[in-house]
Amino acid sequence: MSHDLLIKLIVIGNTSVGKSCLLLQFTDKRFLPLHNSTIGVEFGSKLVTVQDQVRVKLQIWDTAGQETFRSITRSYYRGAIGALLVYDITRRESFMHAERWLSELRENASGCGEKMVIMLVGNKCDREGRRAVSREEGEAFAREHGLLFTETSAKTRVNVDEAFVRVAEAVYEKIETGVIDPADESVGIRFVQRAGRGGGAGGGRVAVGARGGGEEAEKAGSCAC
Ligand SMILES: Nc1nc2c(ncn2[C@@H]2O[C@H](COP(=O)(O)OP(=O)(O)OP(=O)(O)O)[C@@H](O)[C@H]2O)c(=O)[nH]1
Ligand SMILES: [Mg+2]
Repeated sequence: MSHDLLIKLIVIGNTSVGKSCLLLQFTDKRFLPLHNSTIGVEFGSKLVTVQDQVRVKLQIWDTAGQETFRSITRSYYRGAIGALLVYDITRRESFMHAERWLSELRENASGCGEKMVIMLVGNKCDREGRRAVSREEGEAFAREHGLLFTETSAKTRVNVDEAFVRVAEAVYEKIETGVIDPADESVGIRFVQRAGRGGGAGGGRVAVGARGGGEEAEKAGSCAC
């Protein structure tokens, strides 16, 4: 399925916070109750529509949270222009590590570090009775570090699509306002030229296609590396 823009996103955070489940819900609308630790990195993609008309293909790299894989996963940060930094609202230590994840992300995303759109995601919000991190704490951390913020449930699907789509929208806004230069090859963004229509961001290189009807699913499968 064709798209106007391709954006590379990365999902990071402690092991077992629900990164792979978030990706699976987003791409497949499924939930896995078991924890199958990601080995290295997995991949998924999906087409979304931003500003009602621009078709954005999200190329999403889901990294392993286990320390053992850190040297492998770091190499996938390069070029990522958007990130979901996930913690588990029922496990305080996963929130306490957010600062470390953030500096690792900014150091390893090469040229994109400061321009990146990062969303802090408090996952497992269906487990309200086991909550160990308040929503206010999450919001305050996000505000302090210039991040977007949401709470999600990969189990009930609450806010899952919104999390990925808001990151895509924010990246697109940064392109439109000139904060991100899509011609910069170190940035994980590619425009696709469409015949017949011009305009859009990126010096007229985004050709806007037919008006989208919201989200269009395109699952590209996943691979463990
Ligand atoms: N209740 C609830 N359980 C969840 C949610 N998201 C994930 N889980 C469970 O949490 C466990 C870990 O989920 P994963 O998605 O495999 O975690 P991960 O962050 O990818 O872990 P690593 O690959 O080891 O880094 C699994 O048992 C999931 O079923 C959620 O939103 N709510
Ligand atoms: Mg995983």
